[in-house]
Amino acid sequence: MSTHVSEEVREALHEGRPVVALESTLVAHGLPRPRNLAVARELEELVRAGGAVPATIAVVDGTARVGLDEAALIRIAEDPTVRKLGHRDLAPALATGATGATTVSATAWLADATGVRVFATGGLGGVHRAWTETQDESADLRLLAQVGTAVVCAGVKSILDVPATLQRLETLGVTVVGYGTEHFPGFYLSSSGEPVDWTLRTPEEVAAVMRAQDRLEGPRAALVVANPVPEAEQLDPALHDRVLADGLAAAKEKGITGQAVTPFLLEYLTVHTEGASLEANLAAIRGNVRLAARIARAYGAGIPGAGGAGGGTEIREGTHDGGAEARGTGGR
Ligand code: PSU
Ligand code: MN
Repeated sequence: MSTHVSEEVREALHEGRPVVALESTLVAHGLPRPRNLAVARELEELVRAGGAVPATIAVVDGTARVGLDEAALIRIAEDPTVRKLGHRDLAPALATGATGATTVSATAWLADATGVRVFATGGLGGVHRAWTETQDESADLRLLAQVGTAVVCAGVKSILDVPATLQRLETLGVTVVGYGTEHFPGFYLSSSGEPVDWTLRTPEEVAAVMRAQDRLEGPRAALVVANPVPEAEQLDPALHDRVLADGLAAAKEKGITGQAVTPFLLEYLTVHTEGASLEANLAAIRGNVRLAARIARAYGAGIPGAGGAGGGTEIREGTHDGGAEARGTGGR
């Protein structure tokens, strides 16, 4: 895959310094304008403050970009025609010159192909509550079974069927660990009430699991690091349950389907909780980004002569699109 990797990210990978991938769908389709642009910038700053290099990922005019410049970041945040691109949309987007924000599935794919091992987002997609009628399951899940990325998230979005999503992750062979918790987080809520099989408590422990994955050389699959929003910053659970029930009913009544379901529900919650769900969402994302930077540093620190790239990234320069092409081996 020909991908344009920004100079800063390329140099960091080359020198083995820690890099954290950030997705762009949460900016373009998950947060209200104009605040989304400020948040996109803030997340990059949080990665830098944590001692790592941010690599926000998107497709701009038919080129997949790992590491966005200011103009591209503004376009993704402000242009209402920016598409939502899952992994399956990448090829048509590249071939037709489209511009789009990448979801967890597309971002994890591009990060993995570039050799970026750590990725932070808000909440993963998963199995929707109306699955028996709609068969709506996010493409995030299957893609996470195919990449060697550590994904720091606040669990899966609470608008989903959380137990069914956890079951699918188990079936797909995706490792799930709770960070500092014995319960799977609930995105806007600190806990979904579901147990997790493994609990890790430090970035070094997460990095050790990543290195163990590398050594196993088994079938590739992501490591989901489920990091709860602090209880003080979570959405009031009673308000959450009430507004979500209304939102699910509204989505059904309006016939919202496909890619529009998740953005519709996130916006419905923001409006009908008077912004409280947005604050909880932002608190979760910030916490995940901070933790991701620490994990990227800890992972790099354990590999002699290499950093966040896992010591296996070979960068080729000067592809036809004038950028650089990176092919990560992710330490495998
Ligand atoms: N996390 C957030 N807000 C978001 C998302 C994640 O805090 O908007 C996005 C991610 O890009 C994820 C997508 O991949 O929602 C899931 O969309 P779908 O259910 O259509 O697969
Ligand atoms: Mn869907």
